[in-house]
Amino acid sequence: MPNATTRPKRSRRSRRAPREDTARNELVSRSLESAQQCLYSQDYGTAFVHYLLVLNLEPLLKDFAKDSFRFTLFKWAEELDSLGRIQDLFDSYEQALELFPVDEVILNSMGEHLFRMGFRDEAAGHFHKALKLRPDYPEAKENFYRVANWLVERWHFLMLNDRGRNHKYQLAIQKAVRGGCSTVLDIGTGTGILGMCAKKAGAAEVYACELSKTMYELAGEVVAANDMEGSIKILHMKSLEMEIPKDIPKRVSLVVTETVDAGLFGEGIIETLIHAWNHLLLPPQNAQESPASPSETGRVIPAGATVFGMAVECQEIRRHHRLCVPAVGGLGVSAVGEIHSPVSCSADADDSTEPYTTERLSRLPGGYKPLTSSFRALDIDFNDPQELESLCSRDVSRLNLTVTQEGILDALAVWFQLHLDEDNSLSTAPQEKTCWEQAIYPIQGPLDCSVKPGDRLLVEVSCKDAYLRLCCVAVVRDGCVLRLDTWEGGDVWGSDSASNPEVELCSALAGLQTDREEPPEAFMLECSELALLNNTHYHQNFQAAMGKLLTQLKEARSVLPDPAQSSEPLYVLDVSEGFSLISLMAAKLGVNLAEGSESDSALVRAYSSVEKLQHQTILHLLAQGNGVPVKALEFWLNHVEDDSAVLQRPATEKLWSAIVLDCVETCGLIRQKLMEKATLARCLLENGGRIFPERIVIYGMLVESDMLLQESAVQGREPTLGFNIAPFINQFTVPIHVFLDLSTLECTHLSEPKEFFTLDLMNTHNNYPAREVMVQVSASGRVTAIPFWYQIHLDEELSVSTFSQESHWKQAAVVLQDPLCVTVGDWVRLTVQIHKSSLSISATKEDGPVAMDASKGEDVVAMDTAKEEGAAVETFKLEGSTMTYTPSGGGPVATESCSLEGFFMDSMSPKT
Ligand code: 44T
Repeated sequence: MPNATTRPKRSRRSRRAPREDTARNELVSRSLESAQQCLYSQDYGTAFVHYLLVLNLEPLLKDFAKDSFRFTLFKWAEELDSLGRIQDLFDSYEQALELFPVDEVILNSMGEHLFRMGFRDEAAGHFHKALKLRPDYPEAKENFYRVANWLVERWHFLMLNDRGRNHKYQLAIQKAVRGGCSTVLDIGTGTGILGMCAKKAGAAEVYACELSKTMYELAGEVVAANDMEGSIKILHMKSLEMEIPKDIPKRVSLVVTETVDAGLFGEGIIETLIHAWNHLLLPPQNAQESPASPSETGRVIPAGATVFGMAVECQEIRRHHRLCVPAVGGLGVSAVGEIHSPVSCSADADDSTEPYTTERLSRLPGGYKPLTSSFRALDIDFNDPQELESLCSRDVSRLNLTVTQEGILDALAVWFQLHLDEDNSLSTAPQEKTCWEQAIYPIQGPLDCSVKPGDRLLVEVSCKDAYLRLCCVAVVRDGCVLRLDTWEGGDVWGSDSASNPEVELCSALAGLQTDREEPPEAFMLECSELALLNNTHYHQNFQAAMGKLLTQLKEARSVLPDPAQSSEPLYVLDVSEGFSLISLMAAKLGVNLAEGSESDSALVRAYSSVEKLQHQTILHLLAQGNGVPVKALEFWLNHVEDDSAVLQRPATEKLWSAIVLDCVETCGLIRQKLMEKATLARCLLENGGRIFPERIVIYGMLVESDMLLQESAVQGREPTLGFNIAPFINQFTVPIHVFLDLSTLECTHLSEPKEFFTLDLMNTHNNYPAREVMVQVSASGRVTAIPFWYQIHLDEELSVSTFSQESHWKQAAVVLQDPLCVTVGDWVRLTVQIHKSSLSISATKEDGPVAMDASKGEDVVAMDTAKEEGAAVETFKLEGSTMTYTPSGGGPVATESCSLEGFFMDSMSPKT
């Protein structure tokens, strides 16, 4: 480190020799010129270096060059990103932030890169800073809300609002501490509530550990706000890494934890407790010996758990986990064989599968039907280290359940009772009024399995890779065995001559020991992709709309005088995210349309954007099985970097007959960058071509829902036992709730559904002016939320709704920070704004009578105060040429060059 006194001081500038100044000025101006030149020729890396030099040498130019500097940085970062030069990318941002430390646009953009690279905590920090600098900065707001969902999962709110659960934990902790457990470790402390209970109960020493950085920091704030800063030591680490005496001075007499998920073991409680017994807890109370003092022995709250299960029929589960339709959108699906979801407990399940998913059974649309009585699957004592150790090496246990109701065997549902101590327990059963979800083990297999009363189910219970696994391996009926863990083709019921139930069962079990037949390859699709495939209404409508368009275009071609032109194929591009059948449906329509015509070339050339090899294979198999020639279907992404002539795509890129956009995410939000993509798509269309959909209408309504409030924010101090937690965790409250099942949400409707907004994709703006919508109240209550959904119009006649029984989409809702008390007949004024692709709604009560323009018969008005930001695109001049860019850092707007690559622009989805 150089001696400070020898370093040049601030007055350096004034003391500098004039020659030095001239040389410096020259360097600055030459570098600036080079920077601009490089920027113009799109050499962003060199431009960036020149700008760095200029602005470091001459900070006075910062204001002048800020916009071009940012633009250069973003372009350079894009390039580095695509080259995988991640370190260089972040170094560039660091350098930029040294020059502009309080530039919210740079901070936000760096946050986006961090998020995509998986650094969510760091990303959140950047969005948070950007928002602090400019609280109304929409991009940073949207980004922060997105990460908030990742950082602080929504169940934290539910658990903290569950006063019953908190109180039971408090009672159990109080009893243990007062009974002599004086040193306590809270594993997975979250906001610190259980640790604070222990301290309040009088524990001498309290330690807490938390894995998540965000939660750890939050716990620190909470504990300080409750005047326990010096008395609870919080560690940011996984309990498995804790050592004595490095992290805590000696073994503790009580571990409290709620590191359990809906499937009990999914948060790693078994491993956590084995480690705690080996390294962090005093020895357990020994049943054989006379009771030792609680301060000399260790114990755990919860003391143990009992796991229960039940077989269910449930259509909602079925349509998300297996293919249920024989044909979709004009395509028979039998050619692909079995397709199932990534949730599987079968013997051949690998790393890409999860053994269970979670659902709140009571909230599933369409409900569920129990097929057996509930059964006890497992008992576990958390205070018995040996039992914990032996759990995973234990043999698989087999249960024999009797079917009590006729139905389709769709899943095993699992819940548990958590025994906090002898007196207090919590239950996660479906009929219980708790926030808990149940673990769902779907039945996989090529066929629906119908069962009837008297049938028996063989269920295997095991604990592998720290997960509890339940698998229904066979159904036994009248001496016949149907094995569900193997592929048996047509004749599914194996015969067994025994009539005695005991013999029958033994032979069924013996049958299970034999070698399993290798099943043919089964394909895997995400749950939402399967639900989409099962959505026949959606595909029928798409088929009809696409059919209409292709027929029109074919007719238009047939009258062209030039035979070369009239035999030119129709090009269809599907840029859906994830798996989609639409391109293949278009190709199949092309085959149907070409029938009877003399030309043997395919009428439609369809391009699919599916990326995964498995997805491409499924489409290939379906094409084969449905008589679609190979050349009619191409995979666009296989050719993006392929300059050779292999790709027979439209020569000018302007000849697409149809482009299919994927508009709504499964969670119920409009996809990011939809407007940009629609703009791009329109300029790639041939005359008479169209984009699907052409229009999206947003609908919504006023509701009162306590449940949504509970899931959104901690409701004061009462539920959290008087501890002051709400203001801290509520910083992570987000205004929009996603993945809602509106049809089963516990709520009171306070208005009729109402049209909120139309997004015209044939005429897009980046930013629409805000609209005011007047909604009349139809029932008195408190407006706590405004759920919304979409009608997706494919053309003038055909549309699909995101709020229907068959939909693979969920709904979303704006949750109001301050509920609005209303009475029947009141009018509520909603201000609905779409910025980029994100929706925001604010509501106020209209006091006086509402004047309506009867002549228009409309109660929707565009606000004239709102300025159309989208149109106000800044430009800057560079050596006579004009570049167009958005000042917000959103990347350049496609004006002159419309290339297909634009469809694959990054949105803020994490890279996998
Ligand atoms: N979800 C419940 C699971 N942790 C609860 O980082 C219930 C889900 C749920 N920290 C709907 C409703 C509900 N060492 O912050 C987390 C986690 C942390 C650890 C240190 C460890 N070994 C661990 C393990 C986990 O513990 C906290 C709680 S995990 C509880 C999960 C209302 N859907």
